[in-house]
Amino acid sequence: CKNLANIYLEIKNLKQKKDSIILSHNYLYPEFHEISDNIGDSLGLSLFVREKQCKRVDFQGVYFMGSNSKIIVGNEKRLFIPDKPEKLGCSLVDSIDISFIKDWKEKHDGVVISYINSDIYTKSLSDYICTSRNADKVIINAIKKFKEKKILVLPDKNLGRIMKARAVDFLKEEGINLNPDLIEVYEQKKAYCHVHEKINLDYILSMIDKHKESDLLIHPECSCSFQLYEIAKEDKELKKKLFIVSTEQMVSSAKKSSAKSFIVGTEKGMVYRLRKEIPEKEFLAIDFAQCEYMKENTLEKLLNSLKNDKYEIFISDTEKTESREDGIYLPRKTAEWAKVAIERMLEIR
Ligand code: CIZ
Ligand code: SF4
Repeated sequence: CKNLANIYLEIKNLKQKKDSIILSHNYLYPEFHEISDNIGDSLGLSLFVREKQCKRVDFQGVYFMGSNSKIIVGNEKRLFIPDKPEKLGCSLVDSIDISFIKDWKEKHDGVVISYINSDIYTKSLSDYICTSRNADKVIINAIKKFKEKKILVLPDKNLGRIMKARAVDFLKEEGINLNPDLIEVYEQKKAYCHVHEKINLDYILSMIDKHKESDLLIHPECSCSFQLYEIAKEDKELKKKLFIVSTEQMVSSAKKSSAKSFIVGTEKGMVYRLRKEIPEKEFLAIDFAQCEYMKENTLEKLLNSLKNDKYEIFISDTEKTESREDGIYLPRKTAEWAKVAIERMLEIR
């Protein structure tokens, strides 16, 4: 449509004029796939933003991802998100009880691994950040480095449970008998993503039954991921078709598998990326799996952001995070501590 074509053109012109790169998360609407310099998961976007030369970054996704990228680039690059932080929320970030986490860490003198879906205060008191793509590597690294220390995993209980089970199994294969009590998972109320929590075992088993030829790509944030992992230990048929993976790994898993069709157990925006990269295969979206925060991102908002320089994230000398008319101010000391944990993750390959 003409209007959309005009918006594209205006974005392209402004992007060039302002020397901006546009980064978009895998869950966004398909039009972002056309206009972005990079589309990916939070790990991929973090690595991209660290390397790429530019004056400005326009981050399309949710707020915690934008602030994560700002912490990585510091004041060397300006970074903008397209709307106010409260519009670009995340239920996992909302589930965080910071005083509980402080007490928990102190009580155990524990090593804290925080999922990237967390606020900067949580990141600042973490030893490591992880994403769903590198969670297994990060936890194994932490266990080997800190030996007898307790490992505390937060805030997603579904991801946490599967990280714990996989770490125990992985180390067993290496001949190491890890005491499972050394890993504790944050099991507070609502410690889950409200979109992935709805993707439960009954629903997935009925999908598997309906689509017998399809493989299953399932995100570890789903409430059924740990149960599927355990069931598949006994069920060879399920094991063959099951991939409990991050969004980026969904792309590589679907490329590698000989199956022609896949159930996609994550936010439904992911199917655009899969269909675009692997057009010869079929991808079945879960219709109710939609994140309203991710869907706040629109091309109109991106254009507005590029035109009016809104909403910028700054690192400043404020005491606490402040939302002001011209943008969001992150406290420098907190950002510096958070950066240590983020960089530690980025160094683990
Ligand atoms: O790491 C990300 O980008 C998220 C939130 C999901 C995933 O698995 O890629
Ligand atoms: Fe957060 Fe879930 Fe939305 Fe991802 S899909 S941004 S985890 S609420």
